[in-house]
Amino acid sequence: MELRLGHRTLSLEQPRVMGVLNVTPDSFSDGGNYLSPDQALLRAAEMHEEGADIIDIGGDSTRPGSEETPLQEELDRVIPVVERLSSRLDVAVSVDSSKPEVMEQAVRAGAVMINDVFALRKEGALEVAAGLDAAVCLMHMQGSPESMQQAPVYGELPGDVIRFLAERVEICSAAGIEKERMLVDPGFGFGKNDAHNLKLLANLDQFAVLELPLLVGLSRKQWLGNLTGKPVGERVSAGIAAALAAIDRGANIVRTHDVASTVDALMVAEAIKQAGRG
Ligand code: 7PM
Repeated sequence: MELRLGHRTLSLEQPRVMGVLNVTPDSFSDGGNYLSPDQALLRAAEMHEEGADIIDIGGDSTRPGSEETPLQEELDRVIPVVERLSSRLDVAVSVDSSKPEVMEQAVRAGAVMINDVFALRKEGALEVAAGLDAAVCLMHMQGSPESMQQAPVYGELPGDVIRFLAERVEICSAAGIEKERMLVDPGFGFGKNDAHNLKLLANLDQFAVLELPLLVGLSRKQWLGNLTGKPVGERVSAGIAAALAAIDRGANIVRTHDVASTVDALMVAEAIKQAGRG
C-alpha cells in the first residue's frame, strides 16, 4: 500500500510518523505567545530529523470545549509556516484545518495533505478539497469540539465509526476525490469517553474493511491521562503503548507530539515483525 502526497508517494509498507506542529497561542504561557515561523521551522526540522515523514501544521485549537478561530487569524498563523517548511525541508507538509480557504491557500503554499477533523463536512470544504492535488485525512468526530465530550453515545463500536467513515468516503468519492488520496482516522478523543476509546483501539483491525490507509492520533490525550493518572506532560509512555497497539492492529500512520520516542518504538516493533517473517 502507498499514499500519494502531491508529487511524491509515501510507501506504507512500514509504519509512518506524522509530527504535530501547533501554531496556536501557547497555553502554557501568559497567552498571546505564538510560535513564530522561524521557531516553527526549527521545531519541524527537529521532528523531521527524529524521523517524522509528515509534519501536520495546525492553527486552530480543536481541543474539547474550544471555540473556532477566526479565518484571517488562522491564515496568518498557518500559511507562512506552510510556505517556509515546504520550501526549506524535504518533508511532506499537512495542514490541520476544517476551513476551505485555509486548505486552498495551504496547498497553494506547498501542503500535500489536508487533515480535517470534520472530514470535509464544513460548508465548501468538500468542493475545495476535490479541486486540490492533496491527500485528505477523513476523521470521525461525534458532535463538535464545543460539546463533544459532554455525553457521547454509540449504538455499536467500532461499527458506528466505521459506517460514518464509509459514508464520508462515498461522498468524497462522488465529489471527485480519488481513493488513492484518502486516509481514514477513528478520531480518538473526539466525542468518545474512555471506554469508547479503548473499545475502538482494541478493535482497530476492523477498520481494514475500508481498504484505506489508517491514521491514528493518540499522544497526550485525556483518556491516557485518566488511565495512568498522569498530567499531559507525562503521557509519552502511555501514548507509545497505545501507538504500538494501534500498529499491531493495522494502523499505518501515527500522529504524535512525541516523534523521537515514537519512531524508536515503531522501529523495534517493525524489526520484530520482519524477524517473524524471515
Ligand atoms: C487537546 C485535545 C488538544 C486534543 C489537542 C487535541 C487528531 C487530529 C487532533 C487526531 C487527526 C491532539 C488533539 N487530534 N487529527 N487533531 N487525528 N487526524 O491531540 O487524533 O492534537 S487535536
